[in-house]
Amino acid sequence: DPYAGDPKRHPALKVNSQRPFNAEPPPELLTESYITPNPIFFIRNHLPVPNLDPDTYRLHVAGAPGYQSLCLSLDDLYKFPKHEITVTLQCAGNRRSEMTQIKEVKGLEWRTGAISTAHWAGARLCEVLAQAGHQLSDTEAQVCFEGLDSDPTGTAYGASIPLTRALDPEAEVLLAYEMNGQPLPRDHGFPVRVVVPGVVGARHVKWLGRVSVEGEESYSHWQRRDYKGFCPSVDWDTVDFDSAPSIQELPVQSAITEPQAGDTIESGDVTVKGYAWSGGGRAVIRVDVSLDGGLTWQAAELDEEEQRPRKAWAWRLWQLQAPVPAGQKELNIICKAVDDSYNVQPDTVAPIWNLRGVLSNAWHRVHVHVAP
Ligand code: MTE
Ligand code: MO
Repeated sequence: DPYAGDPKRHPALKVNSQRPFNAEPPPELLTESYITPNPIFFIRNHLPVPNLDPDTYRLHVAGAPGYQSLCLSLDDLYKFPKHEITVTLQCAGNRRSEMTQIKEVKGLEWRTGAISTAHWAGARLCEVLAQAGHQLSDTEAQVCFEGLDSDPTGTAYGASIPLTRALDPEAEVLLAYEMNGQPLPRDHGFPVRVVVPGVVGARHVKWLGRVSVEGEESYSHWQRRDYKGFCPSVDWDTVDFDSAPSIQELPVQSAITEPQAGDTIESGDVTVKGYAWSGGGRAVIRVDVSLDGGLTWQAAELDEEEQRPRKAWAWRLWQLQAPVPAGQKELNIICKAVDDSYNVQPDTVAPIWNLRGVLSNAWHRVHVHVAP
């Protein structure tokens, strides 16, 4: 069993698959704190978790033409200025289970928990690349990342991001070695992972072994044959992965974490809680909540955490306390977020359905009963 060496996990996690291990925190724990505690941070593994020795670990960074390649130990990485940022990481498949209700899709049945937030620390990728002689010469160039996790044939996890983002100090791409003040847990990429603020989880390569600058995107399956969006009519016979751009920045997203579908709430006041986030550093400026299936709306109260313009990498938690409309036996609660480009979420799932069930960001709807 190649998974026999996997680490122990927190019992509160809701497991979507054991081998490879995939799990999400239950909604009520997810929004209990702005920073997700490491033990309940969602886990998305495609392969067995490698067991890496920090003393012999080396990160290989291919040099630019005329420059030497770098072979960096952890101590070498610590010598770069330590940069710290709070970043929300979301899997492209978050909320896929809602797409499955429209029509079958291929993928893990994530509910609303394939998203979490941590305070990351590490070296800036732009400084490491600069030391290897890389400059912005070719605007088409890509930075390819390779993980040290691999399948039985030796194929490693891989992904890429544009060199323009990697070299932009404002994009704050990190080679992270700390998560919430601790060394990275094994499930989250120990000892080093990439953190690409505002970008889909799939590019945040864990157990990072190699970085190179190439003329094209990574040839990894997960860059070229996955993590792309398609028209709802495209099926597995007609899909053309080459013609669709890979997902990088994610669209605006929000979900209700309390109450949960099927709950019975007391009459009187109801407290609705959730999260909201947008990709590309776009700040969440408003979350609208409806208690009556979308007939009327109220703006939720957003948490106080600072969101820097164009660098709003982390989610906002929100809540709304409101009287339960008199005489109601049930409520259809909905939330939808707006980002600072005034992007909004689509109201229903069907028009954004796609065969891989990615980018599921329709209004989140929760049906609850009201106690008599
Ligand atoms: N990196 C490696 N090496 N192997 C992986 O399977 N999964 C990716 C990404 N990085 C993956 C990886 C995907 S799809 C996601 S959503 C995030 O890691 C999940 O990060 P987490 O497990 O720390 O939440
Ligand atoms: Mo993912």
